[in-house]
Amino acid sequence: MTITAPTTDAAPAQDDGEAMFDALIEADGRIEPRDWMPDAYRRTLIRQISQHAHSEIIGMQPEGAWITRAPSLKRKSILLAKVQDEAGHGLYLYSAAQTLGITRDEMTQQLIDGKARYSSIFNYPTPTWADMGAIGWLVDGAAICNQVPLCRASYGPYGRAMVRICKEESFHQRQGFEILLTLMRGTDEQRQMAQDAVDRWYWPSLMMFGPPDDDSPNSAQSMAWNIKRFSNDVLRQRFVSMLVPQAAVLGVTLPDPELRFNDETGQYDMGEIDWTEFHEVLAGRGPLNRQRLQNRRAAHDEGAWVREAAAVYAAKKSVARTETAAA
Ligand code: BYC
Repeated sequence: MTITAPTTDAAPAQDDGEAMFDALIEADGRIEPRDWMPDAYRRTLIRQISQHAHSEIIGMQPEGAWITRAPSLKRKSILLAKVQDEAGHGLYLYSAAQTLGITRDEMTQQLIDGKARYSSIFNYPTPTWADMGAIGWLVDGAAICNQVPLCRASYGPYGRAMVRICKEESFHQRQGFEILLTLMRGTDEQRQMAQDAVDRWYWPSLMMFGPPDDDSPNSAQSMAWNIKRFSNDVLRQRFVSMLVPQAAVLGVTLPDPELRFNDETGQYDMGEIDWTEFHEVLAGRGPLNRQRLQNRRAAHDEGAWVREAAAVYAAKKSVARTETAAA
């Protein structure tokens, strides 16, 4: 009996594929790895997902620096678990990007060669324990605002990875808030330390949302493809509206003297973000860009023996399987 492949398994011709892609986007459906997609859609996803993965991996450094210095065993185990979560997020995201035809080795090489972007926020230092609170509250808080809409991204593997990531980020944000709350209920010195950390992380956390809408070259197309669901400025505004009542509970001051609720617009007016600082950090001239990459390169070099051992083990297993099958 001759079995012929069902016609639906045949790769769709570009015209059919394009029509299906357009219809799926129009219907707010999901694109899956084997579906036809425009090259530019594939490229923009690889760009965004790989940058996001690199951010999670580089983002382990500012907090990783405090694991050995956490003030108690409980704080140490919580911080350790959080930093491990970030590593996990990086791995889900590298896996999602791999479904688009790039390898993890290629992405890693781009990062250690200094050719890939990662979030500007991770180039700032963490001089005090209160920075762990400010990162959790502000950085993970900004990440949640930005990433919850990405759970509905049109590319299936990205959206699904984001669901799990967001659940963990929301725990991270609460643990940061709780660190700050504990400090704010402590001594004058502890309150000062918490306020100082908020002062240093507030503006960089607003920069995490990217440049203003009229200076964001990728937003319009990414929104048309249902990758991004909201513009950079809309999400930034939503973040600030979330922070104001939480800052009041904490008793910290957000370091923007122009921040006030505007009854007419129903939104918060804010002071001007220092976009020169943002562009300097993106150009590799932030406070710790060089060290972050140096550390990543060193970790990569130190891990070479693990990769070699895993490759040798996998090759031996494969030979053993072939010999068993041949016997
Ligand atoms: N930093 O046209 P635009 C975490 C780049 S990790 C650096 O608006 P787009 C966590 C942008 O890439 C959270 N670069 O771009 C981990 C573009 O350059 P290219 C990380 C930035 O893509 C550990 C150019 O500027 N989150 O949560 O439409 C511990 C023009 O921008 C930044 C994500 O990665 C920046 N801040 O929008 C704790 C979220 N902003 O590529 C927490 C996923 C912009 O053209 N990514 N650029 O050379 C996104 O949502 C979007 O990619 C962005 C930018 C909103 C970031």
